[in-house]
Amino acid sequence: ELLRQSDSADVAIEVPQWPHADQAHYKLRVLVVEDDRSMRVLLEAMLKSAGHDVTVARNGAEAMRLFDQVRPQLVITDWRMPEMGGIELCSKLRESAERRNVYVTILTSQESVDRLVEAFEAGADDYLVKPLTQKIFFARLRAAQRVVQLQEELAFDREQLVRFSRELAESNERLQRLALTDALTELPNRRFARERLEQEWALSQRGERALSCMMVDIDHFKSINDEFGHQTGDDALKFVADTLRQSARTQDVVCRYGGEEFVVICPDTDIEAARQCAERLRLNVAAQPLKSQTGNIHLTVSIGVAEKKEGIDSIEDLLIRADERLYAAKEAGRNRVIF
Ligand code: GH3
Ligand code: MG
Ligand code: MG
Ligand code: MG
Ligand code: MG
Repeated sequence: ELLRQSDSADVAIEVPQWPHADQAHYKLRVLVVEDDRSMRVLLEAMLKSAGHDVTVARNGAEAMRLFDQVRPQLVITDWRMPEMGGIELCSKLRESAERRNVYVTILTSQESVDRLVEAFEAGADDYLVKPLTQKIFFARLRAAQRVVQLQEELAFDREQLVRFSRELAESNERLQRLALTDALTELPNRRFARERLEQEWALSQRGERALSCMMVDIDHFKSINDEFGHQTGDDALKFVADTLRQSARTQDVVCRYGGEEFVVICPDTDIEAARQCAERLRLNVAAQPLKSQTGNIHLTVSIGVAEKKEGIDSIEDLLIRADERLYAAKEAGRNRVIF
């Protein structure tokens, strides 16, 4: 039933679209690397006429220096240049983790099968022969654009995926926290107490460590509701919860187990140490009245303490034993600890 509900739930999830998806031609950042001035000017002019952002370099070394600042999507590089030629430039780009994905077109004036193979082996994406006609250049440019677009789209999608995963993890964590927390007192709730008890039980089995727990119940709580109203009853619950939390040792886990009942899990604690803690909790609750509009309200708690040992073979047994002693504390007149 739940599954069916969430299946049909009309949840609008907005998936961001890559902003350039509809554009047939989108602006590229191009780095032109060419030592010949007239060729450089020609390439720059053709690219600018098609609306692209162009930066020029006179050789491979200069291109490497400019690269991170320009972040080109396309490098059009001459083959032979002083300092660093196109083949070396291309190899260097392919070796770098941050720069390897750039589209590289190698230009040469000497056409041969060996040169073409050498260019592609160095990692070139395309190979253009001079003299360059505008028609061929723009045709090859469109192929480059398509690959660059595809790559950017993938990078964009990956970014979204990472962001969604992070948000999902955060929201899961929030939900998990909510599911294990009592809304009124902000103490861990019954479910948390059970999970924690299971962990502590296992740890205690493995390490032969002691484990104790307390059942704490507010005395005559019904009469506080009856006398002062439910709102003040809630305030009193929060007040007792805060007192217990502040009075317990750091390793002890105070949980709201039921209406006005609390469980305190005491890892690595034998019955005598647990009794002392329980006594401190009891005294601290009794010591401070809740200040309400109608005057001070004196609250007390009764506590049953139990330790995991022979005859107590499960968490259930442990809780039952603590609960029996809590009942005995009530019978014996309340505001006391029985162990
Ligand atoms: P005893 O000393 O025997 O424990 O008496 P008691 O009145 O505390 O015990 P009883 O179990 O009869 O009553 C508990 C009352 O706690 C009943 C219920 O109205 C109240 N209660 C339980 N949960 C809440 C809550 O979340 N808010 C408020 N205001 N009252 C609650
Ligand atoms: Mg040259
Ligand atoms: Mg009761
Ligand atoms: Mg009670
Ligand atoms: Mg009760």
